[in-house]
Amino acid sequence: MIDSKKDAFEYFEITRMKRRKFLKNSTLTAAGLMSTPILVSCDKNKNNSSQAIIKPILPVVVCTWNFKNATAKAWEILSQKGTALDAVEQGVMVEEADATNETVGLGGRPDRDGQVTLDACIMDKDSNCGSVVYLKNIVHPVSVARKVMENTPHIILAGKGAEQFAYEYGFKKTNLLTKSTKKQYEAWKKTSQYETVINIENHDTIGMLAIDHNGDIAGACTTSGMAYKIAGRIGDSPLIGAGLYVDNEVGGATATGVGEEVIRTVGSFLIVELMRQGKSPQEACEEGVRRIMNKNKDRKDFQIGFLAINKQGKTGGYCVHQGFTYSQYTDAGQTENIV
Ligand code: SD4
Repeated sequence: MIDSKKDAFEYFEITRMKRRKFLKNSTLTAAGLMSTPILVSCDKNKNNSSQAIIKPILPVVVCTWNFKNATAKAWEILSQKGTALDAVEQGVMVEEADATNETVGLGGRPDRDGQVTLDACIMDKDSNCGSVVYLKNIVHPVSVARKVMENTPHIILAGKGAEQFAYEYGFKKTNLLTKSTKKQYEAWKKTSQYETVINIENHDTIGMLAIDHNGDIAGACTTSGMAYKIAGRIGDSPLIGAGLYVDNEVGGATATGVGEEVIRTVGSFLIVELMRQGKSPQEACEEGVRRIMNKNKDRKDFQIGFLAINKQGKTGGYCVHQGFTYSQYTDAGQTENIV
């Protein structure tokens, strides 16, 4: 058991050394990693400093959590020489349309008033970006965000305005609350207790980053946010710099977990800036988590997972607690990476 922040980091350093050996040339399964809640690291990409001159192995796509179908879709586009922007949009759309994924798009869990409200953003190689927040009745908020990016002089549209904008572009009105999420909501109302449950799927945003054949990077992030949130609450996911950031000179980063903590550190922007200063994606994600933990000295009851990619196509991920995974697709195939 870890009693203090200092102990946690000491433990973390020891764990990291051990895990580096263990992880070498291996793909882990979740089964062995679910016990101790402590900072852990997937070190597969260590020693891949963005300063090193490495021939890029492109293209690459990664996304938060093991959303295999999403990275497979993105890969389909990338492998046919499609753009990173198309890949990330169409990749995350797979999860938005999947009613069994209760944290994104259709079938996302509602707020405490029973309304499903979605947040999403997208960012391209030229630092263009678009975002929608508190969007109801639309299955693909990421595509609305892309329309905001490409067809308006603005970056963020919210609520009714965003919904109206979507209809003007031909998006259909859809009831996003499914039988399953309605039933869960009715059950939740009996106690109406809101608590964040580490990795127990009360929040599983998809953030996706891709680098295409041309070496261009794009990212997208989409979520229904925290289940049973206060109506009107917006998380980090649609906020450029917090839930997602891309700088085509350096790399991209995205986040999942308790959005309030990511916003406080402008997490994804921080990680890209750390990579600009020479850190590898893995090191940058680790430092991002450290910054968050430094602001939460007495709290360990929340999860954050960061994911990053650099210009060489190297990736890294890091989290507060064990259990964060990410899916990756490259020429070598698809992998699940357990952080
Ligand atoms: C939010 N960051 O709304 C999102 C939730 C999330 O995995 O990431 N879930 O705060």
